[in-house]
Amino acid sequence: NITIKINGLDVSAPAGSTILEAARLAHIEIPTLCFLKEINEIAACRICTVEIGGGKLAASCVYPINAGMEVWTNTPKIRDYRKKTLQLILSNHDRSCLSCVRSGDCELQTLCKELGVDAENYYDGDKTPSTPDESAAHMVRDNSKCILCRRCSSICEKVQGIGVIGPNSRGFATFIGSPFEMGLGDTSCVSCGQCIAVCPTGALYEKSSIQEVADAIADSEKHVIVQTAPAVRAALGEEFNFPIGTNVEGKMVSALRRLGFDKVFDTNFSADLTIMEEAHEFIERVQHGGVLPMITSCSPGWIKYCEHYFPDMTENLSSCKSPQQMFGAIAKSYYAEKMGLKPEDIVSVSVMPCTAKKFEIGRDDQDANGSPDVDYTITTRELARMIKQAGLRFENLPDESFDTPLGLGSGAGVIFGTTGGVMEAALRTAVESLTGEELAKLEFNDVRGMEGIKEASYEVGDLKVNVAVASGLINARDLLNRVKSGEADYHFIEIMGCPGGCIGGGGQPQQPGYIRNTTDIRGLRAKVLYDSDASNKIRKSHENPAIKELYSTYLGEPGSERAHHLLHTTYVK
Ligand code: HC1
Repeated sequence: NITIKINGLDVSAPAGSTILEAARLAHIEIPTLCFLKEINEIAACRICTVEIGGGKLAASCVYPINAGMEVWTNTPKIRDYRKKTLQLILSNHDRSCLSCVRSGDCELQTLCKELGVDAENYYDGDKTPSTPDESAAHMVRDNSKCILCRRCSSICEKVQGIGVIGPNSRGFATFIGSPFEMGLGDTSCVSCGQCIAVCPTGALYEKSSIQEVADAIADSEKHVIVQTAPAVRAALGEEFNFPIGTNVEGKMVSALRRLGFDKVFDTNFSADLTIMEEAHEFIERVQHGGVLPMITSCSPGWIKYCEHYFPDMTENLSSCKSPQQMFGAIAKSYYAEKMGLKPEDIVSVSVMPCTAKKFEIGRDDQDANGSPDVDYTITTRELARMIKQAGLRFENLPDESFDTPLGLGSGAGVIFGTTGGVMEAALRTAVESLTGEELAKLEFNDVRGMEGIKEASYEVGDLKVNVAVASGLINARDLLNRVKSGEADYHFIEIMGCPGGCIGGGGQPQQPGYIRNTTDIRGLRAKVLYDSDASNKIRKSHENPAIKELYSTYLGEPGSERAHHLLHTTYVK
């Protein structure tokens, strides 16, 4: 360790630490704006500037400590420097904060408030010209709110391995954009929304469907149903100041009912349905020489990535639609029949932790009943906005339960929302189906946890099944390259586009850099889902009574003709 002085206190920190890290060890927090640990360590914004010996200034996020160093983090000179930096950023920023989608949780706004910087223009002059880019199905990029922190381009390149946005031009003309100034929708962006999740301001946001959903609810001719993804319940509470890792399923159901949805259902139900179809498909492939490894297909960002970047592996993808889409197809067929409704009378809405779902609902072959399986999808953040707009006091709502029959999900269904969960759920069903014996232990711990790539082998009857799990697309790329080179040999692979799986989805509540850098957000959210699984009386998809009834009265067997028509899809190369 090295000892330095920070604000007159002796602080000991490992050699190689930055000033920011050393200060944090002593509970001295230095404000940051662009800094994201291991993702964006480039000192672009200069907000974390501190004074070091001799009145020199240094960006604490990148400046390493050395023995005997003296640091001051909060002198009048430093505060003045930070204020001026903020004023300069604001001089080239659209300051229409009142109506900004991020008002209230904008990291720039928070710093201005903390440092007493108002919206007055101190450095009046030109603004870098910009026009919002609305070309993508899932999001808007508004450079008039961009502060050039590069968090978005860093996560796109370093975590997702894609790199479809980055700085264009030079000097004052610098702006974040795509190569050749193409619209984002014309690039090979996979719609994961990780850039939105890390944007500190309102420069990046999802294309909202709040108005369309509200209009459908107001239309008395329509039967409006909603499904909520597994991971939404694990994060929605953060929008209402619940601690990260709080399960708000009951309040979420209650809020959706009060927003006026006719029925409130659970994507966990169709996650179970996915397992029935996917486990069947896997067994078929194993027993009849089908293409292996089979790769899961529920994450639409991953599907788009595979189609763009590994087109020769689309045959490895399971033909199963995602649970979101399976839900929609069943809602407009089986459920419609049960309710005496026509498919076109139903408006099918989903709440997802994901922005790529906005792209997925418009894909070809996702309209099994002559109208889209899912009409509108909103993110966890959009649902929070709807709840706030309606004036509901979320924290005071009672806990309520999902409607039946499409609201019943197993513990296997709920863990879909975290990396490894789809694999574990599939194994619970596939192993029992292949061996004909009940599993003594349902937890497959080797595929749990937040590592980017996980591997395991299981003896299933006479068969040794090799599996792998990857989340975050750079990990997917590495894994697939190993498969292609013959270095790795798996039967079954789960891939989720976002790091940590859906709990870390691009549509989840945004946490400021400070929290992202110091808290295991994904681990806490994942624990919600594992706890929910552990406390569920039904923990295997094939034991879900609503799924059993669906097969016995409507679909027949997994893989039946009707199941294929409703629940399976194809891919483009
Ligand atoms: Fe997901 Fe899925 S788990 S893709 O991460 O398979 O979005 O939560 O709903 O469809 O079930 C997302 C989550 C979600 C689907 C399921």
